[in-house]
Amino acid sequence: MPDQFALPALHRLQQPDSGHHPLGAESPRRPEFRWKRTTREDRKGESAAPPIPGSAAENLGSPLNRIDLKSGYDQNSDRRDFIKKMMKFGWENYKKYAWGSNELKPISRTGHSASIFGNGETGASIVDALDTLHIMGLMDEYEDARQWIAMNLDFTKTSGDLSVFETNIRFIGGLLSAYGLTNDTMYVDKAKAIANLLMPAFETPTGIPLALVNVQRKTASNWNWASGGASILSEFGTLQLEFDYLSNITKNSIYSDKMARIREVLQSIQKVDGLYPNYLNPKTGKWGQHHVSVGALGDSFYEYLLKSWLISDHRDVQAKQMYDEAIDALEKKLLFKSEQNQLWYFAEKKGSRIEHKMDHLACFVVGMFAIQSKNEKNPEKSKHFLELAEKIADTCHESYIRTETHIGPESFRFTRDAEAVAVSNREKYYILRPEVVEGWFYMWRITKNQKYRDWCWDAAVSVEQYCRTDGGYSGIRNVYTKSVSHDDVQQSFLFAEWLKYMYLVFSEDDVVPLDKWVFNTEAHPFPVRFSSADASLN
Ligand code: DMJ
Repeated sequence: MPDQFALPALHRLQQPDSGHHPLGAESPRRPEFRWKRTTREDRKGESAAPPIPGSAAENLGSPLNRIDLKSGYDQNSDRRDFIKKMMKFGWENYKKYAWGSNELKPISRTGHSASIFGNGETGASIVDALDTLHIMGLMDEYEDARQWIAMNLDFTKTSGDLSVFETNIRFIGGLLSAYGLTNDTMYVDKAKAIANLLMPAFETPTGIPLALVNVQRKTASNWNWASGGASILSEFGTLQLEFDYLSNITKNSIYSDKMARIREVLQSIQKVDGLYPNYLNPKTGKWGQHHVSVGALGDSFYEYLLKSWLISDHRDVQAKQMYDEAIDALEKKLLFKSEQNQLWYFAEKKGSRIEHKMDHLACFVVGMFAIQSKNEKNPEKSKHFLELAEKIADTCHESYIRTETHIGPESFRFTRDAEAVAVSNREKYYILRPEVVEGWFYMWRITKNQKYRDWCWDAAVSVEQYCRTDGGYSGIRNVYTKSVSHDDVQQSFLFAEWLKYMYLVFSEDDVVPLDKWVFNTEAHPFPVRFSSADASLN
């Protein structure tokens, strides 16, 4: 690697402060929680959102052009209302053409399902959209979703192999979040039924779960492409929030016990130079291939360590210590500045080789570092992580504005000739991923710098312009050309994540306040345990 890629001494961290509350200690009283559950009754007297001047989207017709959207939407409330209209547009098309299917094919105008969902009509878009509909106050749509779930959501009929990770973050996460917002126990029953079907995955010598479950056969297996039968770090490391919350609500420790075993293995295993490789063999408890990444295969493992600490109201100090150590190693070994403009980025490591590439997925670290900064009591450490969040937010922004569409690619690289751009055609697509706007949402909440709202709006304008089709929103195959080719999939995480973060960035801070709620990796908010959040929703 050229010398220029060597990491200039970025700030070293101080030791974590000791301001955590010990387990069992009483947490300080939190300020009054202002955001209230919205019901259909509440909304009766509410005036309709002001009509958007010249808005063709009013009747869900054709997309607005860039000039209309750029000039007529200076007010946040107008921007927020526009996002709500985008939600309605995606939702109504899903309802019309694909109701009950996992996802919508907006060009073909029919249902779609990916292999991660097994074979079944399990309404992933409905469950993923549920809390977003509720938060946006789209109560008729919310009631339709609730009704479908109550009557139809049933995984016992699913054949083929279900992804444990995806089923957890989208379905169990979506249902538990809906419970957190409404106290409707139907959602808990549904979540529990699904979690119980996933149990065969945990029957391994180490307790590290397998990736896939066949519900009909009650068997589990790993992806056949994963290093010698290994389980994936980001998959088995992204169960804790949901499983702990489920145990908490059902007063049954079976789910959290599984998490304790995973934690034990990860805590005690020797790391590789302080780093966690993405592959771990569930039979032997040994690492597989030494691939390290904060993008695909690693990402939300780090997120859930931090969020386990946050959701426990800072009591899960073991998770925070594991997080601190893991991030310290990542900063030392994989944080670089680009040669051209000193853009900060996290590279990947494959064995001893550094790959100077960042995935769109990896931009989630912006939100993670921002919320970490907000929760650190040590001012130096807080400042350090805010700076890291700002720098990477800027890099992810560069990956967006260096394209023709102002939408960022799936992966972008840093070489002598390339800076924050995709190099191969295979990396130029965009599938409605949320990580970049997720990061800017957190940055807005934490810094109040208007640029983050403006960056979000620019991305919204682009998605409206290039991803909207007559039958819903679609991914695009190449973000570097304005003559877009659509991939014909409206991903369920458009509803769960992209539209939710976009709505929230243009809302007041007391709509899902960050000191009361922790978002799972699919943007489903769970109440901070032991806080007054649950009570305040009543
Ligand atoms: C989502 O399902 C989740 O955010 C997950 O953690 C990563 N990938 C997608 C969206 O890109």
